Amino acid sequence: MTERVLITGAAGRIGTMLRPRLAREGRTLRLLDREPIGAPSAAEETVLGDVTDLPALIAAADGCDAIVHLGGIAGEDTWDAISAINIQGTYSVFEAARAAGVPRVIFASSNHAVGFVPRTSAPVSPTEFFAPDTYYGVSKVAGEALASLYADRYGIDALCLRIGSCFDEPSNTRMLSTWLSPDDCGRLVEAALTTPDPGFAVVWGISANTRAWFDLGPGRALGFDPQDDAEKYAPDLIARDGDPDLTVLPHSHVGGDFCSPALDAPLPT
Ligand code: 15L
Repeated sequence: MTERVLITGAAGRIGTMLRPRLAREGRTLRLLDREPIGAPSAAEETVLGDVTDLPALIAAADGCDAIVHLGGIAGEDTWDAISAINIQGTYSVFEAARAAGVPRVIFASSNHAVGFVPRTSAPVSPTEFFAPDTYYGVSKVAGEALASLYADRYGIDALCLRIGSCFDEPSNTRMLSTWLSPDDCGRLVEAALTTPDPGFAVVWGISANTRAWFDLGPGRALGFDPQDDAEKYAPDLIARDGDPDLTVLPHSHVGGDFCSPALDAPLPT
């Protein structure tokens, strides 16, 4: 039997990283994005669609064993945009899972759900109470709340991955703590797809960084075994930017520059 995994936002940065890393014998990846996706492999299907379009999502989820929900705005934006795309979109994904009988949803949450947690709380637990740093962070809190609801009420396995900074390489000294390598991202999502009967879970998505701010224990308990460490980039980044001053942004709080007053929303007119 073919296992079929729907990936929303599959044309985005993390979706593009994950495609080759989630390829397995007997698995088909169904790639949904509102942008066309070029060059699908023989084990990939493409669907042009938007995460806010519930009927399209229900059709895309048909016959799937899991949904990896990456689609949405990947940083701060207006309340109208964040609520319409990230919050409504995540609600639609869970509704589509329920309507199509998909037993597992993996939600790409973010460190910005707890961005205002001071780094002196490190290692921050995935059960740390919410402290979103932006409307974007609020959308991740809402997504985690929806995951909890759909797990408890409808029995859907719902795993929230609080991703740190998923890039090819760490590009600043904050990412020495928050980096998630592309290969470790693949390992994290694979663990979330295959761990038996997780129910509702929230885990951190970072590599095995020497300077990690987040507790990897609950993720490891689900089978996530990160292999990379941002520390090998430390000499070059510190030579360029200096030693991290842990008392000021972007190092004093989990969310880094997302906590800065520069991101204050304009007053309503
Ligand atoms: C995120 O959630 C963003 O999507 C990404 O662009 C980075 O800003 C990352 O967090 C981070 O905190 O480094």
